[in-house]
Amino acid sequence: MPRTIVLMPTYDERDALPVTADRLLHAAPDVTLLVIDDGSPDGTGEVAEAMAAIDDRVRVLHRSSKQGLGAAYLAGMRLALDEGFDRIVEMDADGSHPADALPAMLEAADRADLVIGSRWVPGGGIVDWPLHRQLISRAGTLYAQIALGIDVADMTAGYRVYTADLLRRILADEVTSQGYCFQIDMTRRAADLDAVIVEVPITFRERELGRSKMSTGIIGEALMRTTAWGIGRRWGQLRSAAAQLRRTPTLR
Ligand SMILES: Nc1nc2c(ncn2[C@@H]2O[C@H](COP(=O)(O)OP(=O)(O)O)[C@@H](O)[C@H]2O)c(=O)[nH]1
Ligand SMILES: [Mg+2]
Repeated sequence: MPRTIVLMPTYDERDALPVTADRLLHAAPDVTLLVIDDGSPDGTGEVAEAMAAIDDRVRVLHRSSKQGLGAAYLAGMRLALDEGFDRIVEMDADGSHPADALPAMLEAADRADLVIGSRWVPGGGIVDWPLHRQLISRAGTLYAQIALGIDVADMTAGYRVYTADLLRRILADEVTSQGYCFQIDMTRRAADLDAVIVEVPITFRERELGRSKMSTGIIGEALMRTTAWGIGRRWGQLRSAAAQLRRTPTLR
C-alpha cells in the first residue's frame, strides 16, 4: 500500500485544526498528518504538539515566522520526499476541504500524477462562501487557464494529491511562489512535465472557525506572476513552432 502523508499548513488555526485533523484521521486512518505551523501567535503549534503526543500519526513541523503558504508547503514536501512517502497530500486546516473525499482522491492517484480536488468540475461546488470570494476564485482560475493555456478547471485549488515521482521532478527546479499562486505555479510545472492531471469533484465549505489569511497582496502576486508565466509560455510555444517551421524542408 502506498504511504501517504497529509501536509497541513497552519497559521492561527487553534480552534479549527483539531476538528479538521479529527475528520481527516477518521476518513483516512492510515495517513500520517504533518502540521506545518509558522509560529502561530495563537498557540496552534502547541495544540498540534498536544495532538501528536496522543496520536502517533500526527507530527509537527515548526517554522519560526509567517513565511507564506508556498514556503510552508515546500518545507513539508521536502520532508515528505526525504522520508520516502509515496503520496503527498495538501489540505487546509480550516475544514474547507472535505476529508471524506480523500479516499476517492487517493484512488484516483493510482492512475494520475496529480489529483486536484476541484470545485469547478461537474459535481463539485462551494457552500457558504461569500460572493466576493467566489468571484475572486472563479476569475483567478479562469484567468490562469486562459493566460497559461492549461486545461485545468480549478487551478488555484489547495486540496491535492501528488505522487512522489512527480513532486520530485517538480522540485528539481527552484519554486519561489509564496502565496496562493503557489498552486497555480505547481499546476503549471506539472503540465510542463506532461503530468497526468485528474480533477475529482469536491464541495468546498467556508470555514466556521478562525479567519482567512487571504489578502490583496496575495492576489496581486498571483496576478503578476501568472501574467509573466503566460507570456513566457506563449513565447516558448512560438519559438518552438518557428524552429519546427525552419526544420521542415520546403517543397519546390
Ligand atoms: N504555515 C502557514 N500556513 C498558512 C499561511 N497562510 C495561510 N496558511 C494556512 O493555509 C490554509 C489556507 O489559508 P486560509 O486563510 O484558509 O485561506 P482561504 O481559504 O483562501 O481563505 C490554512 O490552513 C491556513 O492556516 C502561512 O503563511 N504559513
Ligand atoms: Mg480557508
